Amino acid sequence: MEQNHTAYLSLGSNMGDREQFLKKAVVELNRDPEITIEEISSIYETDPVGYTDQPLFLNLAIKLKTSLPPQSLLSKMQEVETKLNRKRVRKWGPRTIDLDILLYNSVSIQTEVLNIPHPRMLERAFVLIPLSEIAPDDVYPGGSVSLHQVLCEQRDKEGVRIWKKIDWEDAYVRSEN
Ligand code: PH2
Ligand code: MG
Ligand code: MG
Repeated sequence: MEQNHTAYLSLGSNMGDREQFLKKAVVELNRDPEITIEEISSIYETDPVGYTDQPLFLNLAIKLKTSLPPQSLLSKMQEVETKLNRKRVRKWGPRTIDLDILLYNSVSIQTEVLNIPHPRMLERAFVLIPLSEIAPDDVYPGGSVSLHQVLCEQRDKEGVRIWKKIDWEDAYVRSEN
């Protein structure tokens, strides 16, 4: 099937070998014949937001093409989370891996299981900074300003530090396919 949908995802890890969990999640997603990873941001180290008494996160954003509808993409993401040992202990608590859909085409969906655009993405520097690196000119659904513009206007950019820029193509995605 044609992969004619575009989605942006946020990935986060703050348990164990964080970088390894991020890499494995990217590889697992890309291994699905209905998903092709197109862009990957740098990795950022970020202060925990919400529940703050937990280890620092590594966060990144990816852009992918897919033939999967949003609900099936989400199921695939949950499958990857489970495979990478994600345990749902406490809301917003430490996790080996967290995969969230930020944007899917320019759709707006609010159901019990699915919220797109991600409801808190515009307030979270750990989401916006990686995202605007790979989607600077994309526009938030319903809005008229680019994500880059949203980021410029956001006051709180603290607690997000560039950690590593990786050559994903060579190092992981290709070699494991
Ligand atoms: N995820 C959360 C809660 N808090 N903080 C940072 N820095 N990074 C995250 O990915 C994150 C968080 C819930 O998913
Ligand atoms: Mg999350
Ligand atoms: Mg999540």
